[in-house]
Amino acid sequence: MTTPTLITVAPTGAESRKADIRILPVTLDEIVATAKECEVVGASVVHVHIRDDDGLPTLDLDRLRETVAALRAETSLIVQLSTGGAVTDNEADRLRVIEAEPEMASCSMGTVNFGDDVFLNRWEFIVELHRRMRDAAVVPEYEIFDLGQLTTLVRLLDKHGLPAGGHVHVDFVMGVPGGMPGTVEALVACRQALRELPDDTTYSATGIGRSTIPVLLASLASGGHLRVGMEDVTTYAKGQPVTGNGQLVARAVAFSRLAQRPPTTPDEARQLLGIRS
Ligand code: KMH
Ligand code: ZN
Repeated sequence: MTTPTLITVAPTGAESRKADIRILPVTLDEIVATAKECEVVGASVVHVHIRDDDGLPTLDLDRLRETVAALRAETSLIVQLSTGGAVTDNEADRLRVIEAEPEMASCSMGTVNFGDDVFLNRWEFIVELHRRMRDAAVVPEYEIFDLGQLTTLVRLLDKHGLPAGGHVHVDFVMGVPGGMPGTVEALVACRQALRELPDDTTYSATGIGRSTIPVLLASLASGGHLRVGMEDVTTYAKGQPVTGNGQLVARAVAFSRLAQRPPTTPDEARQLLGIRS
């Protein structure tokens, strides 16, 4: 039996500037338009960071609610809000993201150097986020930036129980300067460490920048799923800027089909992830 591929698109992120990358989707209309395109091409989850009127990252709750509503109205995608936000966001604002009632949200499993910055995720914060997500029936995607963060996830689930829906899904974010490298070896190490988690745990992987293709191929070959998008990479090939998120999703779909692992529909992805539709 073939395992289909769940493709998540992360269209915007918090790090790139609209002034530098004109096609980066930052307004509500731009985010909805890119999400619609990516759904047609084969994505089933959209990982969402939003921006303010100046194009800067924000966790404004009204704006998050409006974004969730618009994406629900215009697409069938699973809306996964980022609780990671930007490195400058405080814990209270990050916890409040859950109040926008997405089907899914990211939940990072540890502190990591993030380029010249620090992406702070204290243990107490992680526990509180996990608890609030479960109380609100929001399904987490556990973001793993380094191998040891899988040990933190094992500890979290042992001490505080399974997430909403009962299924564990992790995303390996590889190649962040300060985190694990985006290599086949690192992905294999992460995959082996999954043995400590429930048997049906699923994983996706994304490689930042140049590591995008090796990580994509390694994840597909090892039974994992994919995350792609302009949050993680803005160059399609050497000297060739990305033309849009749809281009990255199309490449992921093509590789998935070559691997005989066609993309899931959003509803198949909901079933896989334990999301009640
Ligand atoms: N922007 C990064 C500091 C997430 O979305 O949950 C954190 C991040 C992780 O992107
Ligand atoms: Zn993110």
